[in-house]
Amino acid sequence: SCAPLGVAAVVLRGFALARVDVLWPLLQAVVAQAPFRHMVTPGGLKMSVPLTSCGPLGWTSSRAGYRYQGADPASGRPWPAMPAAFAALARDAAAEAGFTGFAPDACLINRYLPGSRLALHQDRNERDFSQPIVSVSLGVPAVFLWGGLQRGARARRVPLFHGDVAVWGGADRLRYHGIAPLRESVHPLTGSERINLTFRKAGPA
Ligand code: MD3
Ligand code: FE
Repeated sequence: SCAPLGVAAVVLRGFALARVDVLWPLLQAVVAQAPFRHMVTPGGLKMSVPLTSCGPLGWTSSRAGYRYQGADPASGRPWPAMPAAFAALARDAAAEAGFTGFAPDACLINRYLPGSRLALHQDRNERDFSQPIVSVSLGVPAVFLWGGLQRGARARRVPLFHGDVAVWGGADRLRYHGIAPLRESVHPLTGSERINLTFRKAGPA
């Protein structure tokens, strides 16, 4: 099914399910090369969600600001390559939502444990807001907070389950969004964790 959230945002329920057996070992290989780590915000707070990246560009945060960069600051080496099956899933989901030709150059990987949360924010470190963001949820369910174009707007609560893929673009690309504190539960693939992959076109065309 395909639940519209806004004029250009949809949740494709279970879109990734048939591909999880392929994605999961590829993900393990990525995180073996570039382990999850807690980053620090420009304001000096430790983020509660550890993250890593694969692809030509990776998202980073430090006292110096938020940015995409070609090297993993923990190792000084390029981020792991984006597996072809990752890019194909993102491209296929984007096309299903009406964004043909999506070619992500960054895949940000977030790991949530019970109690982890992501405060309302906008994703605006990418160069080209005409390109959508595609997100893939794995493991225990989370409540996605779907806000407005201004921080103070009331947020809708949208559950995201294992295998769901969401596509956010167009007029909805700069909406505030976040994840409510993760509830304690168990999933056969991930245990108590939720993993989220977000695919972006971060750099210049
Ligand atoms: C809506 N991650 O990494 S993915 C993030 O589940 C992030 O880990 C959340 O927000 C997570 O920045 C939510 C869904 C998402 C990603 C980007 C968006 C929703 C978005 C950009 C615009 C609007
Ligand atoms: Fe975000």
